[in-house]
Amino acid sequence: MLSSDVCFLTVTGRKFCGTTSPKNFTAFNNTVTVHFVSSNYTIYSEHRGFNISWHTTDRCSLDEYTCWNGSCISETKHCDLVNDCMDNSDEIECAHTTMNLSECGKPSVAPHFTWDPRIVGGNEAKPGSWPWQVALAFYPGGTSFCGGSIINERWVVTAAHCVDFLSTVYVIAGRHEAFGSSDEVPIHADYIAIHPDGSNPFLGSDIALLRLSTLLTFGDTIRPICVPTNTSDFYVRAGTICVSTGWGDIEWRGENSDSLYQVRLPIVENEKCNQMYNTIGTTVFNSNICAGDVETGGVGPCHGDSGGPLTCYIGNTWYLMGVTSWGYRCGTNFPGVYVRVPWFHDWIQEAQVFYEKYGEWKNI
Ligand SMILES: [Ca+2]
Repeated sequence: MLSSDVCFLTVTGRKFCGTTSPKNFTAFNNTVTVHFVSSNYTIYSEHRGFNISWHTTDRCSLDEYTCWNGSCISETKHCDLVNDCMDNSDEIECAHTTMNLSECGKPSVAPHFTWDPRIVGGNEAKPGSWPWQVALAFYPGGTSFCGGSIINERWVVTAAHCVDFLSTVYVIAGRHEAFGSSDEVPIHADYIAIHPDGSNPFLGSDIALLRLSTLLTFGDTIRPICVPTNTSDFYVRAGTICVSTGWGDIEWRGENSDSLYQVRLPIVENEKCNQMYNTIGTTVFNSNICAGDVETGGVGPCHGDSGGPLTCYIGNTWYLMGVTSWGYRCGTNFPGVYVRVPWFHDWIQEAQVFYEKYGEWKNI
């Protein structure tokens, strides 16, 4: 998932990885244990040894909740279903119980972020906290080559470039470990609907639907995400923190992660994103949405995360705002480029209706 170097530093049991300064963190008492692991390169090279410096800042008082942006709110406002932090963080890490298991965007397990609230970063997801995330594999139990998102009992959204030219694919729901979870549910996809303009991922319509040959049964680890409509209700402004998830590489040309990873990423304005990518000869379209840390980089989707979700928390519900499409290497300060799902809301609905009516997708 994340592009970062090997883990160098563990502080009070939390791993801090990468080539940039470790993220800030909140200690739960007044003791911090730092465990530093160096490679031979560090020991024997001219860069021998290491320097460490830090400073502490006051945290919110004990009866307050610390928002991701560092501001403090009363603990009584934490998980009260009202967004009190500017970044909605007081409600994001709350479990949402719902009697209706097919209600979209409501995981029964609250997501949990171990990095400091104020800085984007990534970590292993809490099992079951992203229950719409599926793996795509060539056979049941196979390793994931792309991600996808459950939108209802029958259909999964993914990237066109993940499934273009494929004749068979399995959707694996309820998976957490990259190499398979005991309670996962593999289902063969009996139909692949590629967006009519989806054959070239760099043209902004890199989206596809997979039809499941048997209906999913929703439960604690398998649930749908909401598909936003293309209206102002689902406009996310630049700087909004959304979450990207996947089993992809944890560094560029590195290894896949061994479990589902999550990373918080701010939305980047399309204009800025396009300007950056124009410098390397690529274009970002209005049908794309970008997210990433343009200041320091080091976070974002990587190979194997394609097709997976960029989810945004709006009104106490998670929405599928993006489908992971492409980027420049991984974890550079170039944002990740996603397909802007609201833009394709109508196509997603029509493709399902047409399949059920005519047995296959027809251009309309
Ligand atoms: Ca609240």
